[in-house]
Amino acid sequence: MSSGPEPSGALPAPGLTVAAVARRLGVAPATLRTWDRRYGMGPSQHAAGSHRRYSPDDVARLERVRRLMLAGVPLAEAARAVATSLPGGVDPVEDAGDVEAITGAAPMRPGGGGVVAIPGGTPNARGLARAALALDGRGCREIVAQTLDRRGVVWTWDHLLVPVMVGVGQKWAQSNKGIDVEHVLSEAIASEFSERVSRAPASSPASVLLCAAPNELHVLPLWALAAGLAERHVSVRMLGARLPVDALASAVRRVGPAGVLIWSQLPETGDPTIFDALPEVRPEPQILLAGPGWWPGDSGKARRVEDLTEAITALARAAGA
Ligand code: B12
Repeated sequence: MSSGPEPSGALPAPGLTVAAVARRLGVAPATLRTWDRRYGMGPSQHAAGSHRRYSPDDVARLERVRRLMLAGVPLAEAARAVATSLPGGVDPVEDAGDVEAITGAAPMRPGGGGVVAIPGGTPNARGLARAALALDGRGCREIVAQTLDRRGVVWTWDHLLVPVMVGVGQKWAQSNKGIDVEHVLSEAIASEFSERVSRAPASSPASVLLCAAPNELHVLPLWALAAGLAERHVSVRMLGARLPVDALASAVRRVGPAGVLIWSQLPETGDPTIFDALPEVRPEPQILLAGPGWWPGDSGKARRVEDLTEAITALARAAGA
């Protein structure tokens, strides 16, 4: 079996070797051979004097099987579903609209080791946790993208991403393990949201600024918010993690935003009085504080918002969308 380097991306004639397909799918070559033996999902092409090669259709079928497995569908069921789908046409499994509907995956076990507990999590949430545990960023992104396409930003955030992130965070807190998992998951979520934000047409009369408090590295809720605002065509300027107060003050002066939302995840970054230093500008932007880090009590001119929907509604209104 040839295992020499082969370019990824376009399929070179006469098809891909088992090693190349394994790399593409992120599984071991031995796994592909087992799938071939058990479920007949092997290469269909023959090259003269050489080993069998996977055609583009073979690879597409395997990619569908892999996606379903990441979404929590057992291998045998995924293989059966893909084998009965129309070649190159509508896939009855994915066209059913909801991968969750055909899964009966067992709940993930709580505790340490290679599992993340997601009480009440959907099969999709368990698939996302599984992909994150396997450090499979591409798989994570595919699940996030498919759910966003079907359900939109708010549902995806509340029902898929928050439960999985809470589970991953608890695993870290209990075992001090899994920062790598947290990073892969965070990168996948941020990239998917960020790509959608940059693709969306923004047509609101005014724009809004989003940032994290000084020294605050947690920014995923800001990306969810940016994507939710992009769905409403609000023009968003994302200033990202750990923004110093003077940088925020300067941005407010230059942009004249209709609204500003500042995220604090940790109590160490949640002193609201630092924003007393924000400049007076006219018209005055609406300042919103969000996240569990903000200290209780008076937050001066700023208003607190409690969830994603409330934040989207307040900022979209401020921006005139
Ligand atoms: C991803 C993640 C990271 C990533 C962040 C990557 C990124 N690009 O954002 C990285 C790896 C960088 C990271 C680093 C750290 N992290 Co961290 N992290 C997380 C994780 C898994 C998700 C964070 C998140 O996005 N939460 C958002 C949602 C999921 O949670 P929530 O805010 O509690 O949601 C509630 C409300 O805020 C509201 N809400 C939810 N979404 C939205 C959206 C909007 C717009 C609004 C208005 C409201 C709202 O509804 C929710 C339900 O009540 C959490 C686990 C968790 N439970 O949050 C840990 C967690 C926040 N991290 C934690 C810690 C301790 C750290 C570190 C200090 C670890 C370390 N030793 O290095 C560092 C600190 C970095 C810093 N200085 O900021 C702890 C915080 C404990 C605490 N309360 O003090 C947590 C809770 C993990 C844990 N279980 O212990 N982290």
